Amino acid sequence: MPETEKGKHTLAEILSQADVWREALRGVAENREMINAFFREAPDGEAQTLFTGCGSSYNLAMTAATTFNHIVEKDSRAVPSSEVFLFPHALFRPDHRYRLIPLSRSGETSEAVLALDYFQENVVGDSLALTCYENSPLARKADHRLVAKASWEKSVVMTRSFTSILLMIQAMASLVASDQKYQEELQALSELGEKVIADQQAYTQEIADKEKSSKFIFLGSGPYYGLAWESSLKIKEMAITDSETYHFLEFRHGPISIVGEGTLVIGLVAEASKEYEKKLFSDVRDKGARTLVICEKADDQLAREADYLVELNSGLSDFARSILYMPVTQLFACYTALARGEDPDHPRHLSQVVKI
Ligand code: F1P
Repeated sequence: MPETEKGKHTLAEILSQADVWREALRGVAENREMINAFFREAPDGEAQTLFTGCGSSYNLAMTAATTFNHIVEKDSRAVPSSEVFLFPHALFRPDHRYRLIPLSRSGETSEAVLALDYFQENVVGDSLALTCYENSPLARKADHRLVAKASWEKSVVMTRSFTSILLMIQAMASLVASDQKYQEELQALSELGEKVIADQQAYTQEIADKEKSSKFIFLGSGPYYGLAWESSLKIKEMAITDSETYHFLEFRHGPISIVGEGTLVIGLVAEASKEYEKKLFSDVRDKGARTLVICEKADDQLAREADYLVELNSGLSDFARSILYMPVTQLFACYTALARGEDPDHPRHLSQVVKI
């Protein structure tokens, strides 16, 4: 394959994501009555919300649950789809009501479909599937569905489908909480996303060229923890190399032992936690690591701790800004793959849909 053809589809999908976010927001607005009814409490009490998925879609579920808990103040959690049918008694109480929200780009992944089947047969509550394909088994079987049609992908790895489905979840949260300010923040994301991509494309390529042989460690707190996992997975899938993921402050509790020269620590910094997070960058640099800091805006101390610095300058809150970090880490993974001679469009041992 000619070098120029490698990663063609993946790159095109990363670069086009801010545009398809607009359709994702429209999809939520058009379904507002269904969404409000789905989250309305039954007279017999509060239902717990379970976000579920596999791979990238499970990473999405982690950020979705944290976002929902913060914005809507509802009792949500994230579980890998396999846990729903393999260990249901650890999740569901017989006297309780639940909402299941399966997330799946394809809507065909076996465990996601099995989780929905188990839920519909054994648990009291309704389901709402979020996917990119309206005729998929998940979309057809669930009680309700939201479809990010424009975010379909040719690539094996998820990029724009991930951010579009996350944006739909953020928009659902803003609707359910009647949070006008959050809704306005989400409306600004497409334009801001286009700017982040234009500003950071060349820089992420430059960092990838320099750091292609490094060991990668991704850190995130709160809603950024699921995103750190997703960023780390992009490196594994596209660049076929090891990467690790931790909560920022967990990293000192053992994992810091593996840091040394040749380590790149990539931190997805939140405003709410940055006072603690910036001290960690200082600790890992003392041990020889280099740092890529992705944040809203760096103060002097944070800027000093960054070997590479991406400032998003969005003006948005932590819970609205989150999807803007993803084009940066996706581009970095894609260019790392290309720098290592891999083809991001054809990851080793992987297919678009996993069926068991
Ligand atoms: C989930 C998933 C992807 C992964 C690969 C296999 O797919 O695990 O995260 O990159 O392509 O499938 P889906 O359930 O979201 O379609």
